[in-house]
Amino acid sequence: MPRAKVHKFWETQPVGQYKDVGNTGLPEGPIEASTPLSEVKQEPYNLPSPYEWTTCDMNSEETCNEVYNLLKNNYVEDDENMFRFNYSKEFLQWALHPPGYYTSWHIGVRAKASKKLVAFITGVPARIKVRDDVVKMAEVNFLCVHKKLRSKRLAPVMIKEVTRRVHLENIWQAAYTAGVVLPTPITTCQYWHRSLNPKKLIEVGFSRLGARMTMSRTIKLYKLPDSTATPGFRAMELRDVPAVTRLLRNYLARFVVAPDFDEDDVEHWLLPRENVMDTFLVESPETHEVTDICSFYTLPSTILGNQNHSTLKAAYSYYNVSTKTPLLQLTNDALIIAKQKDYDVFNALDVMENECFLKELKFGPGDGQLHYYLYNYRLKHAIKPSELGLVLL
Ligand code: NHW
Repeated sequence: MPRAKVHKFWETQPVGQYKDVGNTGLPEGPIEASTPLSEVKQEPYNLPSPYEWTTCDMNSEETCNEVYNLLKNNYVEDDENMFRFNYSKEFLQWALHPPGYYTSWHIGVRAKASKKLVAFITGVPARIKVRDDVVKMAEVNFLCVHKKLRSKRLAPVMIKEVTRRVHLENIWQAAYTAGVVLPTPITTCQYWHRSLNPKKLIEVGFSRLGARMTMSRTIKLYKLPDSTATPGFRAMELRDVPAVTRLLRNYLARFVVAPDFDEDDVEHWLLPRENVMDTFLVESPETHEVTDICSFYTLPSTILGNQNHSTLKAAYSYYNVSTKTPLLQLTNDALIIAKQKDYDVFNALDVMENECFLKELKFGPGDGQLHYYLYNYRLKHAIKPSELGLVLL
């Protein structure tokens, strides 16, 4: 085990601490009790004096553009700084406007003098099932500090401010993921990548030609059929929301940590949106019953410093449910669709039952891990990725 780092900020927060790992005497559930709302700090935290808080209304075209550009230029990069996430504006608007969202949780920081947006953090409300309890939480995402303002301890102030605004809505728990290790993950997942356009992936340095492989053999290896195999495979529509909700709720019940989706959530999170979310299902040609679902979201990355290619078009596996069609076949059909839609790569985490198709469908393990965290909620033990039924964007 690598020696745990010192975490000046995280050591002060109600999260699982390193010193408590393995101490099964501590109870599961909230680490700190909620306090009366009147005791929640009413004023925002202090920022260093050149900066000020701003609430970002993502329905405003202008604000959405500012957020989009901040993230496009300053958000998550891979370890070698070859790629940077490029969430689209449509994606950001969708991700931040689920049922019951709070505009006050979409928090920006501006330079007072120029009014330039220099940092961002968001929360959206969610009900998360942890074992047999359903807990109201915030899903926290899009934490970003402009590259020129890094390592000035702005992030802890932003995290405290989003926490305060979540508390003001009488919500006391949160879920989040990060590529960095913090105290302490509930589980650590790995991304797997399935090449759809191997030639481009190799040209931009995303993947490498395997030992004793030529380009043409590689292209052949990843070739997919022209059309999907499953009879009754089609895009989800509004009328499918009740059936998809039933299937998904029933399936997610088996995981230790998973969202508690109702029909409004399913309509928001799963209904197809062009270049944002794709959901397919299998409708039995005989009974017209919906028996299986598979879905993926669209998150391109900017390719940094390549003469010939500027973006990598990536699909990310979201929620899948198989009751009749084997998950392997369902996912292979998703790969075929993604290829038809010109994605370069299809990514999946080793969560839920994804292990069963990763190797067989020629996904390769990525470097870099994704750690999942809960704020103010203790699990006695870390869980396995296969016990996790939650995908954050
Ligand atoms: S993870 C993506 C995070 N964003 C990026 O990686 C973008 C590129 N990087 C940056 O913009 C998905 C900066 O490097 C950031 C840190 C802003 C990441 N999560 O300001 P300082 C999410 O958005 C800690 C949590 O000097 P910086 C999830 C770090 O450990 N903490 O650093 C977000 C240290 O604390 P420590 C992180 O590089 C979840 C402190 O920040 C972190 O200029 C947020 C250093 O601050 C991360 N990804 O800015 C938590 N990265 O204790 C939500 C660094 O170790 C919690 N740190 O000294 C729940 C809140 C709601 C509760 C409701 C009840």
